[in-house]
Amino acid sequence: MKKHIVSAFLMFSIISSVCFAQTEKKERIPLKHGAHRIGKRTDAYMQRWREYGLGQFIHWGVYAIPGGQWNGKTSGGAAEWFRSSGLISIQEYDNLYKQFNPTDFDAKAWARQAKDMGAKYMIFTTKHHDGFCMWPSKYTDYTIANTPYKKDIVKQIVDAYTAEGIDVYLYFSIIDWSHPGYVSGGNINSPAIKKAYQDGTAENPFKTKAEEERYEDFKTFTRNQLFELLDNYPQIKGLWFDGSWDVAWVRNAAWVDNLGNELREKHPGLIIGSRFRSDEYGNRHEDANGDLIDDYDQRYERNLPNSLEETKGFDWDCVMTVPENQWGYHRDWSLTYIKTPYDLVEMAVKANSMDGNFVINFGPDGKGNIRPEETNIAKGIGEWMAVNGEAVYGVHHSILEKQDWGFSTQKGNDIYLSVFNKPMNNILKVKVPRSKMRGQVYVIENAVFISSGKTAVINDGGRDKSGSYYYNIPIPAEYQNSGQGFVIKVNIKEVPVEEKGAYQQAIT
Ligand code: JFZ
Repeated sequence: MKKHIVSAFLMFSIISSVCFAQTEKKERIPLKHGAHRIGKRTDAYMQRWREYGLGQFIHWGVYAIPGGQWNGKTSGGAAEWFRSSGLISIQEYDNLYKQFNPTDFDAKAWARQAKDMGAKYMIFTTKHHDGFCMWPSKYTDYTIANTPYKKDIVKQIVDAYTAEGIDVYLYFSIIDWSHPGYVSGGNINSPAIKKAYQDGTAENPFKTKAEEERYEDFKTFTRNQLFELLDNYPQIKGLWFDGSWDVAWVRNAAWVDNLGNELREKHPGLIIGSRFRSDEYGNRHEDANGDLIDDYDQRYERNLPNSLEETKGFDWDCVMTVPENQWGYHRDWSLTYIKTPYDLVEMAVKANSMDGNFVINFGPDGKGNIRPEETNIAKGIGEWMAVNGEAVYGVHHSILEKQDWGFSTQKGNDIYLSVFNKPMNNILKVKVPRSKMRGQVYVIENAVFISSGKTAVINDGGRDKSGSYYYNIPIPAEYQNSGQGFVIKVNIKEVPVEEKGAYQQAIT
């Protein structure tokens, strides 16, 4: 009997130690408010999002009136943050709306321009940090309804873009400097603040009980406004949140998580990125287990990942300014380098080669005009996209490894080689990987320059020990000095290795 107990005990300890070793490997932190899904969303709404390729962002609000300048002084900071620039009094800023009268605003013209640029979706600022609402919200007086202009701008945008077939997403700032209940608890992105928050030693952002209660009013207000936006503009596809790094918001992770569920319930298919909420430990974008919070990764702000691996296989977008860091209208664009259509097209292709969407920001002026520089940019990009858009829309990363001449994207058996760094000898060397199927290799069947429609010559470029083949594609004269990136569409196929022959192993 005793023997039995001993052996049973032994068995138990062996089994449990094996199990423990297994669970230890991928021990997960139990989270109530982390990611609610592992891996990508698979529904049709998200599939559509994935295929956009290119989008437009518009930052527009009362900050467009000063445009980064006041009383002869120019702010080097972001124009949409002008209220905190120190160049204008808070009181003056908070009264700017009384002169907001963008009589030149023409939503249809903006939508047409975006369509000509090749944008498939757009994101519009309904409310930035200053709290001014571009729609007639019934929950505050600080809205477009109380300006000389009066008309609902969000509605005009949603209607005009939707009519052009461009999906609309609404930007909404969690930070609202105009609301008496809004409190900032600091930025959770700061390592010291995050550590204190996780240790429970963080300062309470609410100094008094009354402040804490007022923040409850702010939460109700925020929730009401979000439901109001979904009620007013049911055509929209998603919400683009900002300012959720604020510790006061982070402390409400459970409430925010529930709010997200409520919004999704109200609006089936709603797309929300990783900038809406954090997990209960204050982790943003990725939760404590490294899983993506909500539908796509929003951490790439004015910044592209360097490799597909870096994106961890998440859906993602990159939002990009034309100057260095100006989202709202700034009168003086001489302060930093201004990106060219070439720069932006290259970034757009790069983003798509790593499975991300690329979004270009516009900042219209206080009268409702898109500045001439942005009009030129839209035109330049549009011309390129009209010819080469196939390489950007509805594609994903290709089976080719990243190569020095540019980026590649793929759709079915078609691979788009987008060349932005032309080799000095005008011969493009393309490396095709080894097939994963035993006895099979990938070969390029045919290749076409998509802007001219001309067939490319494909010469043998040798092979290497790893089983990869190289192709040499001569670059025709018309592409040698065009000053533009160009695209070659190649068709790839798997064939038995006998058809290609094997690499001659060196005798060593
Ligand atoms: C925010 C806003 O403050 C800014 O005005 C603009 O609207 C932009 C799109 O979003 O700016 C950010 C947001 C996030 C980071 C930096 C600036 N970030 O995560 O590094």
